[in-house]
Amino acid sequence: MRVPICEVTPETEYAEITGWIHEIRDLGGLTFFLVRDRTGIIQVTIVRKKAPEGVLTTIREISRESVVRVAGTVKAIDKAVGGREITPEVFEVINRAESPLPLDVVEKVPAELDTRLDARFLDVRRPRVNAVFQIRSTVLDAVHDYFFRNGFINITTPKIVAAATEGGTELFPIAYFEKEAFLNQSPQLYKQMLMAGGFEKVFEIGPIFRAEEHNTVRHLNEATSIDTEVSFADHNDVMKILEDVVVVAYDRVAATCDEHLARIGIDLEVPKSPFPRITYTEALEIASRGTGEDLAFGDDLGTVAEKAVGREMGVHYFIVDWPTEIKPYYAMPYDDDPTICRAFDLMHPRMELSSGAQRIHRHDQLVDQIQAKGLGVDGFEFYLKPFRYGMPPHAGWGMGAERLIMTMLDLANIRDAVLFPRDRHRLTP
Ligand code: AMO
Repeated sequence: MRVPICEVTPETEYAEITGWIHEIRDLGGLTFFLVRDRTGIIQVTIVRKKAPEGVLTTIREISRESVVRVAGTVKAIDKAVGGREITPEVFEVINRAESPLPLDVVEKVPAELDTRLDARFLDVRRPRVNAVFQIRSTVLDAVHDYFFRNGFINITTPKIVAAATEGGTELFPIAYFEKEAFLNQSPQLYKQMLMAGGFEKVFEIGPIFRAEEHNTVRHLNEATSIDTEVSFADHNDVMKILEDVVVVAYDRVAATCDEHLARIGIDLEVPKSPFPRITYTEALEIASRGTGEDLAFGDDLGTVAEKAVGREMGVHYFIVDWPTEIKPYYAMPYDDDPTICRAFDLMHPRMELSSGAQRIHRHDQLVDQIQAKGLGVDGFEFYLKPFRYGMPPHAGWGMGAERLIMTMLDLANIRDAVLFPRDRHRLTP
C-alpha cells in the first residue's frame, strides 16, 4: 500500500511511495534519485549491477519532475535525507515530464518572480514556496476556528454588486446583462445589513476586488479579506477581537508549522496582546519627526509615513481616532468632537493590516454623512432601508489575509502570499 514519504522511517522494511523526481544524480554504476511528495523527500538508490531489468529500463527514460511510483526495501543510511533510502523492486514512470522544465524546482537557481508566477504549478512544488501555502491554510483554519468557537455565523455575500463601498475609483465595472454592475470591493454593506438581520456576530473570508492602477508589493487587484461585524459592540470591542484573531493565527502557526517555518527560515515570534494604541495625531507627529515632512491633520499617512511610525513602534499597533473626513462614510464620529471618528487601523511595523470602525447605525445621520462625502444616495437605497427598521449599534473590521501572511512570514512581495495573483498586468494563469 502507498504511504506518504514522511511515514517511511529507517525502521520501515518495505515501502511503496508515489511522487515527483526532485533530483537525479548519476554516478555511473550507481544512480540516486530524490523523490518528493507533499510530505517530504526520500532517496531512491539504484545499483545498476543488482537492479531488476524493469527498473533499469525506467531509469533510462526518466526526467526530473516526472511522476513515479517506487516500491522496494528500505534501509537506514546516515548520508541520505531523513536517514533512509529505498532500493526499488518496482520503479514506474506514471507520467513523464518534458525537458527542459520552465522552472527549476530544486531552488538552486533563483528565479524571477514573473517566471515563477508564469509556471506557478511548478513553483509551488518548491518546498519553500509550498510551505508558505501550508501556513496560509493553517492561518485561515485558525481564524475560522476562532470565529466558530466564539459564536459567529459564517456568511457568504455577493461578489457581483450594484454599488461601491470603499470609494468609486478602485471599482471594476462588469457587464451584467443590461445593468451596470461591479465586482465587490468589500462585504461592508452586506455585513452591516445582516446586523439588521439579527445575526449579531458574522464573519466572512472571501475575495475583494480593487482596481488598483499601480503595481506595488502590497496591493493586489483580487485579495482575500477576513471580515467581521458585531452588534451591540463598539470599536474597542472589535479591536479586541482583531488582536485575538492575529494572536490566534500566529499561535497556531507557531504550534503546528515548525517544519514549514524552518523551510522558509522564519523564527516566528507571536505578538503579545493588547497591542499598543496611538491616536492618528500622535502617528502624524511621529511620522513628521521620522520623515522631516510637515504633515497636517487630515493628511493621509502614506507609505513613507507608515514606515516611519512602524519603525518607532516596532510591534503590531493600532492607530485610533482618525479624522472623519478621511475615513469612509459609515465610520461613526465621536459625539463630543465630530471631526474625529471611532475608526482604527491595525498596523504591522511594515504596513496596514486591517481597518475597521464602529459604524453609524442611525439612518438620518448616515444619509447626512454619505452626502457630506459628496456621494449620492442613489443606488444606496437597499443599504439604507435596513437602518429604518431596527438597526442595532454595531462595529467591525476587514483584514487582508495576504498582508497578514506576508508580514508573518516576512515575504518581500504580497504576490508570494497568493497562489495566482491578479495585478495590473497579470490575468493568467
Ligand atoms: P480597507 O479598504 O482598509 O477597509 O481594507 C481592509 C484591508 O483589506 C486589505 N486590502 C488589500 N490587500 C491587498 N491588496 C489590496 N488592493 C487591498 N485592499 C485592501 C488590507 C486592508 O487593511 N470595509 C472596510 C473594512 C471595515 O471597515 O470593515 C475595508 O474594506 O489589509
